[in-house]
Order: sequence, then structure tokens, then C-alpha cells
Amino acid sequence: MVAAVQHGVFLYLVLSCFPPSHAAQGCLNKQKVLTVIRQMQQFLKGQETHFTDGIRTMKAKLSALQISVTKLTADQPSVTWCPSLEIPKHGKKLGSRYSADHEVHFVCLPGYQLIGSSTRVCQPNGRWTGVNASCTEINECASNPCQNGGICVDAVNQYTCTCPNNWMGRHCQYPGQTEWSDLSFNRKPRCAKVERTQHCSCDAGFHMSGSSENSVCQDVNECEVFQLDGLAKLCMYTCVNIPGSYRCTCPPAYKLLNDGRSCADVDECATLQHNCTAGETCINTGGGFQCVNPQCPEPRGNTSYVKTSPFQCERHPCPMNSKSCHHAAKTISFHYLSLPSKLKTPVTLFRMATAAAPGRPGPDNLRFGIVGKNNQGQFVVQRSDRQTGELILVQPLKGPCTVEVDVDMSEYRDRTFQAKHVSKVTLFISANGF
Ligand SMILES: [Ca+2]
Ligand SMILES: [Ca+2]
Repeated sequence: MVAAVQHGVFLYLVLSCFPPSHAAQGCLNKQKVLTVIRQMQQFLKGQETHFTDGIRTMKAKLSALQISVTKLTADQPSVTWCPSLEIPKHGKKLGSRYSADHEVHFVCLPGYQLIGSSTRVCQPNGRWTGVNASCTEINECASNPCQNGGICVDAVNQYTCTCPNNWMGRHCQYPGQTEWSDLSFNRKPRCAKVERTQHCSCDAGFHMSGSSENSVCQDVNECEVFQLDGLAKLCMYTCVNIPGSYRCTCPPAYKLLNDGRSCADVDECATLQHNCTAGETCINTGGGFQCVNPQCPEPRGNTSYVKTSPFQCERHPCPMNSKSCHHAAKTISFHYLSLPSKLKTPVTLFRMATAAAPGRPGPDNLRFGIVGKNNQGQFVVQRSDRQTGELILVQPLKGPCTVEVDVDMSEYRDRTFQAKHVSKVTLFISANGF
């Protein structure tokens, strides 16, 4: 540029001196002018070449740019975008890419449930799959958790049951006791303000119930709670719910033991609370007592018995040739057993054994049997060892009832019948399982 300006000034000087009709002072001579013209021509030629090169370079760059732009649009299809999605109230949105094939997920805060689509996918057409997601409060009352006419009050993440009179518990599932006033089963909680916050509490044996504004301390029905949860029975017999606690009771003729839950039969015979007469024997039973006075069989033919003790009859000596007398029971013994109802079976109730008389060889074989009706197969008799048999109860007996079963034991020696002994067993089955 500087050169061009210099040449421009020089050219002006040259032109101002022509036509050379009049010689002017300061003009160059002809030879010098021709030299300058040649220089100018060379300069312009150089400029022309330089300019042409620049144009060519520019053209090439534009072509390259055109090719690359054309290629770019061919390789990458047009990106589609889906509209933005809002974060649902009480929920969260996971994912923030809104271009095609990207997913956005929605979750709700605890206590709220999602309505609409939990996952939405941006489709190539620029639309989301599914429908708008929103979080609504879970209605814990929807499953009707309150029983016995209780009114369900829904709250965030929880519910409370407002129970009608005579019902209590979290689900109004426990009946109240009518012999106690409602007031004593429902008490006002004790509340205190600590640092602007109200703190309420219930006495032991009570639990907080009702709404937070209208809370009440309801008695815990320990009897129901322990019965429902399949836990060990709180009481052996009956549980009575009382405000703030419970107590166990026992059936008549039983006493509550010191553990507060167990019942034990009162032994009326030992404590002389019976009314048996002088000839009778008092037999203690579960829940009562029995007065017994077993009698020997009436004389029959040549066979007669004599009572040798309150519970034993012995046959009088038989005439030598009386086969029936010899085959009748030589001894009859009476046994009284007191059993709880529905005793777990099988259980051995009674054992009978033989013993050789002094100076005489004993039997070498014993046979046992149940005499008469077998009480519908409730019992079996079996040998337990060489000289002993046992009576086994094989079916539970439900009380209260009295069951009699006679067991006989026949003695043999050298396969010859020697004697028979009968045990008359009387079972007093209690009304209770203890
Ligand atoms: Ca209670
Ligand atoms: Ca008793």
C-alpha cells in the first residue's frame, strides 16, 4: 500500500509534466519517466497476480465449506425435541434429556401415590409417550381399616380410627368392657409444653388414640392383644380386661396361683371342704370332688366276695369243682383317676402287675383285656413287661364326664389258667384342660 501511494505520487508528477509542449520546472526528463512507467506496469502486474491468488484461495475455501456443510446435514438427521416436562408436586422428576428416545421418570414422595405415567419416552415425532404424572396423597382409609363402625381419618402417610363407644384399639377391634365406664377406659392424655411443642403421654396400659387435636388415652386390651397375636396365653383360664391392666380369673373350685395367671384345683378332700359321709371316700377331681364307696359284686352261684379294703374285694374260696367260681375274678380292685379334659394322647393311665404268693410259683404268662364295652376304642391294654400290663388312653376325652373301664389280667402257668384279677378304673374328666 505504501508502495502504491508512492507510485501514485510519482505518477501524478509524471502526468503533470505532459504534454511536454512547455518545459516546466521540477519535471522529470523523458528517460526517467519511461523508467517509472515500466516500474508501475510491473507493480500492477504483481498486484494483479497477488489479487488473483487471493480470489482463488477464497473460492477454494468456500467450496470446502460448502462440501463440509452438505456432508454434515446428510450424516446427522435432524434432532427432534420433546416439550419440557414439569416436576409433579410432592414428587420428583428423574432425567432431563428431552431429545428423542430419552426417558424421564417420575416418583412421588412417601405418603403420595403416582397418578399417570411413571415413565415417559420422547418419541421421534416430538411427543412424549404416556400421560402427565401427578402425585396425590395416598388414602390410607381406602382399605377400610377401621372395624366395628370406626370412622377412618386420613392423614399424610397414616390414618387414625375414631371408635364408637365400647370399641377401642387402633382399628376399633377391641370391645370395651361394659362393667367399667367408658371414662375409665378412655382417659385424657397428660400433656406438657416443652419449648413450644405439646408433648402428650398416656399412663402405662393405655395407648394414644384419636386425632392429634383430639387425642385420648385408650386402655390396651391385653386379653385381646395376646389372644390375637398368637402369643402365649396371658391367663390359664379367663382374662379380664381392666383399665390400664388386666387380671386372670379361674373357674369355681380353682385358685389363682401367685404367678397371677395359673389356676390350680382346690383339693377339697385334703382341706376337708367335702361333704362325703363316713363310709365314703373323698376323691379330689379337677374343679370339684367325688364321694365314692365301691361295692363288691353280689353273690352269684358259688361266687361271692368280701371287701378287704376300701378299694379291694376278694373272692371267697371256691368249692373244689366250681369252674365258674374259679374263672370269676379272684380280686376286684377299684381305682379312681382325675384327669383334665382333652388330655394329650396316648397316655398311660394305669399299670397292673402280678406277684407270686409266698412259697408258690408265680404265673409264667399273663393275658390282659378290657372287660365289657370298650368305650368306643378309647383305651387299649398291653403288656409292658413280663409281669406288668398297662391301660393306655388313645383318644382324648372331653370333660366334664365320668368314664369307667374294667381291665382284667389272667394268670397262666404251663398254659393252664390260674386266676383272674379285675381292675375297675373310673376316670373323672374335668371340664377344664388343667
Ligand atoms: Ca387393659
Ligand atoms: Ca378339687
